[in-house]
Amino acid sequence: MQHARIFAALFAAASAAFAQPAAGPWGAVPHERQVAWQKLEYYGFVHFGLNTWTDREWGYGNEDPKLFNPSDFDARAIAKICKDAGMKGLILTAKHHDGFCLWPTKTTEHNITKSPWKNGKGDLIADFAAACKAEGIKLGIYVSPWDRNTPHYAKEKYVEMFHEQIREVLTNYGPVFEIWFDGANGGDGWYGGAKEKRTIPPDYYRFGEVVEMVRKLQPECVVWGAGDARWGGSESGHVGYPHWHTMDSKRGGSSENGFPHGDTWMPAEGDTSIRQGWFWHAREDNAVKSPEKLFQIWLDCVGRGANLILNLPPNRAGRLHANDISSLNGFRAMRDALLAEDFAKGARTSGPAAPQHPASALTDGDDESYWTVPEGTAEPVAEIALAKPARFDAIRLGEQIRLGQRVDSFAMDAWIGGAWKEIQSGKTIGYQVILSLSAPVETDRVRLRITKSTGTPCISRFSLLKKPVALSSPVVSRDTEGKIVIQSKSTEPLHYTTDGAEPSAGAPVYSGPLALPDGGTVKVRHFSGKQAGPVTSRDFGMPKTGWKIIAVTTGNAAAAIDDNPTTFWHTHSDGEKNPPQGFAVDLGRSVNITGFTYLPRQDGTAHGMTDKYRFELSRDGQKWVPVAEGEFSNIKANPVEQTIPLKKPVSARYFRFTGLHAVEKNHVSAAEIGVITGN
Ligand code: FUL
Repeated sequence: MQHARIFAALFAAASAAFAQPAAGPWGAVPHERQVAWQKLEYYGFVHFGLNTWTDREWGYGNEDPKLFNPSDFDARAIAKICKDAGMKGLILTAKHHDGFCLWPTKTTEHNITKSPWKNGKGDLIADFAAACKAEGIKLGIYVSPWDRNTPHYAKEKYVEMFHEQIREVLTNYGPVFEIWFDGANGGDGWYGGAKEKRTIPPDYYRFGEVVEMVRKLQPECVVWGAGDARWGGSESGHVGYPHWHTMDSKRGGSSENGFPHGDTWMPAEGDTSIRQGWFWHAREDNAVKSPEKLFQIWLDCVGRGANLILNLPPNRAGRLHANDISSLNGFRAMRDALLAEDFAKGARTSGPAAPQHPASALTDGDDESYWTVPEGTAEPVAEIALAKPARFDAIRLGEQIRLGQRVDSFAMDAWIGGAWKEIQSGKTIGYQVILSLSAPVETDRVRLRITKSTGTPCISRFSLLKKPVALSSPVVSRDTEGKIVIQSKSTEPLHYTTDGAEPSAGAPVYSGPLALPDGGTVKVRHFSGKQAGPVTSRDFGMPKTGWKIIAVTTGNAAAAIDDNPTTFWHTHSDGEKNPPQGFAVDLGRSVNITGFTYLPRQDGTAHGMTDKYRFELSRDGQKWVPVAEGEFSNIKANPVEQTIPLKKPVSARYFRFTGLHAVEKNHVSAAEIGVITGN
């Protein structure tokens, strides 16, 4: 916890460029380690391990270490992709919940020395440490507190083991910029063969001691989830706005938004994967987030003052897929375009100012210098005169966070047609805020008004930016008649395929909705002459037109097969109806089924969200054969569509879904259930 009390000590350590503030110390301030971390803004996440081979998101703990055998692993190639994407580091899942350690730990046998890879001489942390060093980016490490492998989990012995694992990873591999302690504790696991549910008492992991150890071993290392930085509140990368870096020791605060002027500096990190899951799954090769989507996530995270950690999962070769790399680079181009020119840089400024902190600090390109005003100045205003008129549609502001986060609201005016016109207002600023204007503005004079600030405002950055023209990746969706529709902002011809091949200039041109009666993969791209645009791919299950509910335990199951993700089936209309709950569907014809999908409710609550399921198939709607039963790992934190591949295709006309357990409350819900067909 960092309080104003220790401000004096911190202040002494701050850089020379950073002069005495006009206003006295106020509120919570960051530690230098948090300031340095905040400036990293964007880095990679690498989920790699036995789940990459078992096709799971959470291993149970009984997986065979022999599975881990990447055929072409190259840490340097991954680090380079991160570097080229503009990332400042990467964090490796050195141990995920399955307990398998990707380094030769002395704490458990369940580690990489038992894998055939490099004849048991492999060490992924060492490889990534060397690769990051060579590429000039930083290394971070994820060590899961929850361990579904060890028999000692939930007992004292495991706490010692866990602490020792942290000691190993922070001792043997050079500097670690961040250590990541996930909050998941699902309960059940293998636990050395006990196969039971284990619960842990509060403060079981003794994070106080962990933080102390981290401080001793690596004082610069940021402890995520336990001491220095908080979760951004969802696994979609977005954080909330207004956005506070502070939480409060007594009154709490939300992960998404923080707590206004809280007493503890605890900045947020938004996390998300470039795909739906955190680990690599072949079926998601065509579900990579588009450059535009990544850019929007970055705006909603880094553009609100949080750091962004973006997951890039290596496949079984130990490589990143071409689709991930291409999206990442497309996103980088958009971000570079946004930041390419700051129309306010070097602009003349005027306005009230405290000695040594003139308004010119806003536009001098130095993020440490800042503009501040004599204490007590009501609604400070700084005017910025550009050398020539500029057209812009986004603004970026930043506070000198070493002095805390002070601003509650601000507004910006532009001189248009001989008068000041308000073009934007906002709430928090913090380390950084990037806001899009509702329409582009052209002017050579703007002014910034700080309309409310708890503590004299200290503003270090002010930029006027132009947003990139979207790459206009086409959007592929299904209409209510079950046909595939492709939309695009561009008028260039759209070439598509439905057989999984990359569309070439010779591929058919889209001219209207496509029937895809068995589902499949649609790939589409623009061609401007011979110049090919980015490929958009989307997998579709069987269309649901013609499906009928033939039985349901309770509730309106039609809502789960209406292809509308906003409606959902639930068994809670007149009191909780405990799981198991389910329904059966007639597909209208017999098809070769290779898998199912389950989309959890998308309304932001986890009530009734199923994490244990069963699927059965039938040829006649009478006699049922179970074909899949299992767990939807991590569905609560990451409520995305789940895919359930069958071991082998089964021909059937009817399916039955049963929710066996829910993550919250005692009923079952589902937004959509889908069927994947194939051979
Ligand atoms: C979650 C974990 O349970 C996921 O598997 C993943 O590691 C993600 C980053 O954090 O809560």
